[in-house]
Amino acid sequence: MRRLNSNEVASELRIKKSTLILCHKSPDPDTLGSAYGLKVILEHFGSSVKVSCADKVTKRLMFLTNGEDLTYNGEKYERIVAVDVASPSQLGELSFLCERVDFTIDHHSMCERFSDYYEKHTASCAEIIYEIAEELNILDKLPISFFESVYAGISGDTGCFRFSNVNSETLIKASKIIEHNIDHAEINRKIFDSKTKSEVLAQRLTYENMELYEDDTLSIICFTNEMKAKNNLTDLDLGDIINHIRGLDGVLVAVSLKQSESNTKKYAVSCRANADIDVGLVCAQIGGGGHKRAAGASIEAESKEEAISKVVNLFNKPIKDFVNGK
Ligand SMILES: [Mn+2]
Repeated sequence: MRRLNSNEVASELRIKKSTLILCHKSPDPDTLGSAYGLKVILEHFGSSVKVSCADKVTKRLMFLTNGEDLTYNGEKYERIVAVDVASPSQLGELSFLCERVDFTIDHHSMCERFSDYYEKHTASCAEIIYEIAEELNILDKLPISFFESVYAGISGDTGCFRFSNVNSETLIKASKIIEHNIDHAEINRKIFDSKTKSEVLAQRLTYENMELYEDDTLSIICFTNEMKAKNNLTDLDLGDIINHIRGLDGVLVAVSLKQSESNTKKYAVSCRANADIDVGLVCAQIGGGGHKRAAGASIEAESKEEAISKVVNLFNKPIKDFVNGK
């Protein structure tokens, strides 16, 4: 596995090849915006491109994929590129393709590399895609969809430019992107202010069922398969639940747990920190990863109660250390 420089990536992308772009599972605006931005770049140089993801795209984000079906169809491609993918497991059911990935473009500081890679620790992966187009000197030749895609990625991973990962470079790029007359307000409305009925129901259930630990500094919501079935919800409807439980005043760490449908002893863990507590490090200790303030992993547990108590045990010390100023 080799680190690529921007020159090498740029010259590779100029070469016309049929290309498969892989997104991470549970696709978010950054992985989709990066993939569709990269697709525009590759198409500019004559490549044919298919974007694939192990999971379905939530309705709210379909504007980013033009409603395309992202199922991998088993076809052969001359080149495979992964975007915003931090580890093979992040490819979900497409992880069997990880050894065939030619290179990965990613911004995660904690990752498990599986191919040649081009990495920068920007706030979003979409920023790297924008920089590549800049390096290729083709920004003036690209259609508006390129700018919409990369803007959505940047806005998505920065919580609409509110998170601590935003720096002046992020804003300078966003500013240059907006100059291309995209409807940024509409993109943000679709990402942040538009919910399906099922997502609103999931939000209500989240508030009703959230639990607080560690003197109300650790908020946890656990969705079991039973809860999902009873309310007719799928994992697609649960994408935003973590943001509801992190908003409670005094919460330092928020954790959502989702029981797996294929393996009921497995729970997907998603974490957010409201303070300087490295949840990425905590997740890495149990085989996951991500960023300092946003990370994920999976745990095994016999019951919902056991899953929650495992999470409490994981975060107990980092939270106490932070509170005690260590
Ligand atoms: Mn990302």
